[in-house]
Amino acid sequence: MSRKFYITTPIYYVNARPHIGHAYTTITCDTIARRQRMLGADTFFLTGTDEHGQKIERAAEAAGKTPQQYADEISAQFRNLWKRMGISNDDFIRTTEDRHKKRVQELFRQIRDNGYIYKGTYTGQYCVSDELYVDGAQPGDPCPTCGRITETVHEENYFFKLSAFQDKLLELYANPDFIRPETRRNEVISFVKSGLRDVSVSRSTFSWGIPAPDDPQHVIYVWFDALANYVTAIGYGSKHAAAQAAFKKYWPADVQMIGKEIVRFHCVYWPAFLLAAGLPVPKAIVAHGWLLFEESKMSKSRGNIVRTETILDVLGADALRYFLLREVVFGQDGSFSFDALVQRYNSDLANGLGNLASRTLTMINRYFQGRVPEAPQSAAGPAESLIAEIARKTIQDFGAHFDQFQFSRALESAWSLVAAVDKYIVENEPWSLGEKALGEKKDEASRARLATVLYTSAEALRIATALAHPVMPDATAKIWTQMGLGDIQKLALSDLAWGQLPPGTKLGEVQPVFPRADKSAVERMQNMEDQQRGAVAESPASAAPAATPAPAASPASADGKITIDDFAKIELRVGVVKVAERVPKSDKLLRLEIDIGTEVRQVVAGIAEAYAPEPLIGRKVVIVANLAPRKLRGLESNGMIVAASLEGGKPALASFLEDVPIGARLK
Ligand code: ME8
Repeated sequence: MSRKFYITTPIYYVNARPHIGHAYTTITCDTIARRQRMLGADTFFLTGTDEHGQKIERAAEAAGKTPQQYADEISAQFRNLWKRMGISNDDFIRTTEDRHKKRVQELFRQIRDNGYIYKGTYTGQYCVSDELYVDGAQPGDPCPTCGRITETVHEENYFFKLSAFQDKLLELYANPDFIRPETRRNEVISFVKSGLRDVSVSRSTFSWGIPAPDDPQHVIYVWFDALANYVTAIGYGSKHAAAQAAFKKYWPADVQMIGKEIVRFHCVYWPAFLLAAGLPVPKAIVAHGWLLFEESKMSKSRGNIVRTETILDVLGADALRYFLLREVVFGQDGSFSFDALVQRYNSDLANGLGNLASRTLTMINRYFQGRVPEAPQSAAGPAESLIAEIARKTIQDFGAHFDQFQFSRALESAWSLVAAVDKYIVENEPWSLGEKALGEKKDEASRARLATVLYTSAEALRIATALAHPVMPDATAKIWTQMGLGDIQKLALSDLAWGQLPPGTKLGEVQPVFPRADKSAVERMQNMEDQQRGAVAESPASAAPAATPAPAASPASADGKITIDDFAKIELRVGVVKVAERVPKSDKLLRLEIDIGTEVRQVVAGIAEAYAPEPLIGRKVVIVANLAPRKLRGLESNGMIVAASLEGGKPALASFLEDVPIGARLK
């Protein structure tokens, strides 16, 4: 029976559409899953969406939809994107599915029956954006994770006896493979050593969640619900024999991949829940760093996201996959830029692997009628031994780095083989050998050398292609077919060794795999993203700094009137000011960070002559939320505050007599 391998991504919130941060985790897991399959493991790769909780409920409300409608739409965006990218997940779990709901209740019941869940009352602060109970915070305090102002919660909750697991968790962490990398492990150890308090595992003041078993007044805390997906998806809690068998086979997970911001949930709560239920814990929880864009974490709430679709349209999925795994040192934060992406694409793919494939295969076509030549031993020398030696070492190094999650180093080693062969080709000038072999003299020695040089190059190409397959499944499958080797998925990676390329193999049709990207690629991608950001705002680009009336969203009719549909295009929302400060060297401008429920926006507003910054913090304001972003004094302004003023007079911010919820839309 083959070895099993179970790998998971976090399940992504459906409060906003996916960006390349989500793609990064999913691509990394997909690459690992593909390599495991090539190594012969019975692999199960799970991803999905996290659809319950207050955060989603509010995002849906802000969009004027029911939570289920909203979750259906965004979850489909994730699924469709993964499909378009050829992600090889074996299942996609949604927490609103019946199978999940029943099994989560089963897990909750099991832990309660084992004596680790009890009823109590929670009074304290809560961050809806992170769905996090913020211990020790006071009303008005910001969330330690995202900086948003926490909300006070006072409600009856079920509590989980986390405090009972301190020693058992520390025992788990003694295994250095359980939490990776080392820095995250150390953070978790010191957090747990500092003492654990029991945590709430239900909410009772809203309803968008899974009812607690035997007590439907409560919904199960969204993190309990979400973490459970890793076992519910493969059959935990099911009464069906096939599901039970799948759970028995695949659990515990071999790798649970996450971003570093959710380490505590995965390395403290999750194993404690499992221990409390009497279940085995995962073998490894692996946390990667963040993709940064414009110097901060790419995130839905900051709005500094890059959509995956843009890169797929211009360079294709393999380019993005290669770039993320090669450029980002796994575990650390890595900056994303279109410039760096195109540069890497051209240097490593178009000029590197792509060029090696096309020149080698074209010469085999030209000089050997499209059949891999036999390399006579007599014509081989130290240069060939060196390439064979480098290839052997590359196979070893690639695997060793890859197994340690050092994808960048693994790819570096494969590309050192590509570079060595490039150099070898330049030094051995097969084109000159070809001329001599085919010329009038039909020089036999040159022909033998030519066969050796081209065989050696093709064999090195085969090995680099095989190793890179899990990272770039499409492009490498094409090279494989062009080499006449058939279906690359049938390759058993554990048998990969130098010298296996059969002489006489008939090449397929040779075509460029990575056409060079010209300079305009960067601009095109940037424009596509800019357009997306401003897509909803059809207003003139003159996003005035505030205190000017909102411009009509489309040209007014002859009598200056607009229709209700025109008005509906302007998205006016209530937000609360979180940060306010003067813009240096400007008398008029303030830089504000405004929380509009689903995200925090930076808005640069021309109200500094009427308002001092500090008193604005905590004040509710109205903003035009779908205005195209604009730079003012080098700062991006993402929306406009609505204020009243007479020509030349001071602006007065629009406000309400009644209390209005953050994110509410004005219509
Ligand atoms: O946290 N760089 O969902 P989420 C790298 N539903 N990775 C990033 C990233 C970035 N800038 N932005 C997002 C949740 N990610 C919960 C998880 S699991 C039981 C519940 C990736 O939609 C990264 O994997 O906020 C991160 O952990 C995850 O998306 C967060 O996705």
